[in-house]
Amino acid sequence: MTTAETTPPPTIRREDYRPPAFLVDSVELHLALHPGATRVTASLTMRRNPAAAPAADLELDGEALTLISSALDGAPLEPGRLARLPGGGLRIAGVPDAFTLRTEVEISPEANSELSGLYLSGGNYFTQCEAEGFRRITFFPDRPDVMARYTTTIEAERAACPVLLSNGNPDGAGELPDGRHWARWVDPHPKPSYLFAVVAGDLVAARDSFTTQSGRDVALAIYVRRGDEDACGHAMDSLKRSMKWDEDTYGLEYDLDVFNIAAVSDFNMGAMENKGLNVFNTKYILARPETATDTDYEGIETVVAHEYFHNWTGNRVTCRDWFQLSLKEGLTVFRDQHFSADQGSAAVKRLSDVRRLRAAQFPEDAGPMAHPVRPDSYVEINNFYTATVYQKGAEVVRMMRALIGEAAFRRGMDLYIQRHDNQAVTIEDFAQAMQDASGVDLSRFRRWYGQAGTPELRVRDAFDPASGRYTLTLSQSTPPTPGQPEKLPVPIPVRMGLIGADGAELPGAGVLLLEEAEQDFTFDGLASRPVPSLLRGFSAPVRLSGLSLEQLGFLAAHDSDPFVRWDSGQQYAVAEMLRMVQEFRAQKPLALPEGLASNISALLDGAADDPAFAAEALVLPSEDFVADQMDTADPEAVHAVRQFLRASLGTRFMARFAALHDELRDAGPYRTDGISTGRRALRNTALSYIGRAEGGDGIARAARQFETGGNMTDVLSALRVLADSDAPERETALAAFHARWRGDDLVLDKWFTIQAISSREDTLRVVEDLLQHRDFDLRNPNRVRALVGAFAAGNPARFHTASGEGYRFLADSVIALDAVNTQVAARMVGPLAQWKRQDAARGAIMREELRRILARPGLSKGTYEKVSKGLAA
Ligand code: B3K
Ligand code: ZN
Repeated sequence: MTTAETTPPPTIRREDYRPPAFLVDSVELHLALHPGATRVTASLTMRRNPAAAPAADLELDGEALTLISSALDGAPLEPGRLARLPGGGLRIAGVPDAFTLRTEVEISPEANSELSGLYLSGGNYFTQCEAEGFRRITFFPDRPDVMARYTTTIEAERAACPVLLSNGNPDGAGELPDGRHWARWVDPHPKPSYLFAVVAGDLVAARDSFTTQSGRDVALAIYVRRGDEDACGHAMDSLKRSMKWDEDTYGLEYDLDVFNIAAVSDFNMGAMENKGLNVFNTKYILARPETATDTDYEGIETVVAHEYFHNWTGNRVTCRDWFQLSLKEGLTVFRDQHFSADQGSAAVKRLSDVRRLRAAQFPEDAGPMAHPVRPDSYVEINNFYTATVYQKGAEVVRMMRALIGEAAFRRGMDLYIQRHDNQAVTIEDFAQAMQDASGVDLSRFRRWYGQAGTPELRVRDAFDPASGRYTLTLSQSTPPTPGQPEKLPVPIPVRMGLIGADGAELPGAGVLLLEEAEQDFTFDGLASRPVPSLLRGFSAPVRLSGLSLEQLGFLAAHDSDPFVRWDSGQQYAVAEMLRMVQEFRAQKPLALPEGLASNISALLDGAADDPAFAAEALVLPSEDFVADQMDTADPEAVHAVRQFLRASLGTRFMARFAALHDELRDAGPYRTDGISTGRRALRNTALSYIGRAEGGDGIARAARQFETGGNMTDVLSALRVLADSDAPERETALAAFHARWRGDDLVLDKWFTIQAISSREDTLRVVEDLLQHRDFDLRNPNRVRALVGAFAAGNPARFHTASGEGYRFLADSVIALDAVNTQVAARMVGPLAQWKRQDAARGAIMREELRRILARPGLSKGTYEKVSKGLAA
């Protein structure tokens, strides 16, 4: 995993793909679990791949494995025929055309802090194999285009590990001497090694069942630590709704007798779709009203659905190689977004998906790590589980559906699955299925997969009163990205409508397809100049410009499309905030823009009709989003302007915010339906404004809500207001929160985060102290993300402090982490690599910190890739 100081790690290129020289038909695995020395015996039934170039020797991947013994067709392999490969793999000289290879290796789960391969968490065993963790369990051609049938036998001490789980269906269990026992699992479906999983330990199950559309009974279980069984209800309910939705929407039915989920608190990401045995970060399973926020509940529903949907898009049809990652991830995000939209308010779901895309993917696409949805090269594949592959990938699928229509899209999905079931395929195969099912030529559209960067869509318009003709001129360009200086136009579906001066919708609504660099679209028979409503529902992942402040204000007030209404309000606010940033820099006094105030006033007027929408629309664009629109960011100025606006809007509308805060109090038991969460969101948005207002009772309200709040959403919103303040209530509340929740990891993460994102000037000091806190643990990824990640990526004003201390803090953290968990370390580099966005002085310190990381001997290849690409930009 680590690279020598002098030789940079190799780059893997898509164009170098070659089919595997050997295939594996079946795998018999035996794992004898011991914390420090687990024995893994693998019998692989292998044969030459007729579709590959002949190879004399067999090469298997391996990493951190101690080889104990090996045999070919039952005969022990002499040492002369074996060689270890540089990364830890194995070469076996001169193998026949078909054979059985048996290897026995030893691994140490307790020494595994990477959390890739087999590891221990809280005394229980878990695996994580995607992308390349299986090679840390046994020697294997660890690549997704080698699909095999697995039989797995696990043995362990019964007292410590009463539960023994793997992929597929259970196939026997029994006792062994010395208090040990065993269980066997058979997975009838061929799968790539990255979907392998084992879970063993002292876990308890929350159980339920689901009957599929064809009448098959599936036993459902969620395995958690003792005491957490009562916190699985929302996850289980989400699972059953997902299973039903996939049948109703795509006719896709579950294909095993059991569906197991195991939750673990030490996990590198959100969850993992292992066949029949999903492994989840506890964050995306456990929820009780008093410990989980509305956002947590939403996250659980989304992630449970996402992993379940992978059973078809990812598992039954998988990726040929890791460059095709978006084949499964983009498509599955598209599916989980669609599912969540169907569960509640589709409009509000769309706003939050777009907000997330713009917050994470747009900056990535404009930064040093910019890459196409289908990347051309990588050093460390784990660095490519990105917002581009996931979120932009989902947008590309969404556009494809808009272009060919819903019915053809469904036919395309049917065809894709029918053609490629049990195969490892490419993004090209997916696009081809959609093209064949629809008859629509998608050749140009495929550019979206190969071209990085966010297209800029500009609009101009002209109206000829004499003829009544209105002309919209749309043009596009995509800025250069690393390795791609020239860009081609991409087909951009622009869903639109025209609005008359009275606010009424005019004829002419539809989808314009902009395929060239510039095109005119004309509309006849208009009595007066309309206002164009463009990119309805955010029909393409592009940056739109060219509308005037006046047009934006008009659309925010009148458009029938909720996305355009919300976005126009946000763009209006951005335009005003950018103007104010210039004033702030010129040391002019700031004033509340009346247009912005009247937009907010109108939102407050209509708030009762749709609280969830109002809550989204009342929140000012984030500091990062505003800074992202500037040639050179100015975190201090942006922060000052945003805080000024929050305070002056809070002061101006204090009475109305206070009324909302009083009226929207939850009555009755906690519920997570869209209406209830919308009301809580609006109420807490109001509280946050009151918290900044001058002469307001925000602190008193927050303190009261903190003490009496019946759910974590309200308690945490109140704590957030207090944590941002200098009031004495701050310390009392933080201490009380810690005392109450110190035994609950997930709630304690919130305690770390709320301090890390505080706007107070001493936040960096506080964060540095928290790094030494007895509850901080560098080995727990959730805790690291809660403190270090939240500070660096969620507190621009304090991270970018002019002294550069924020940068030094992050670099120190990356260096410390790289020795513990390289995947988590590499993920933390991102904010430092965005130095080009900052002024010269900050940029210089950021680069210096990147160089300091790069100079560390033995840096992992993942961190090396992120840092070196960051420096090269
Ligand atoms: N497929 C996993 C992600 C694996 C990440 C490996 N570094 C979860 C998901 O996208 O569903
Ligand atoms: Zn996924």
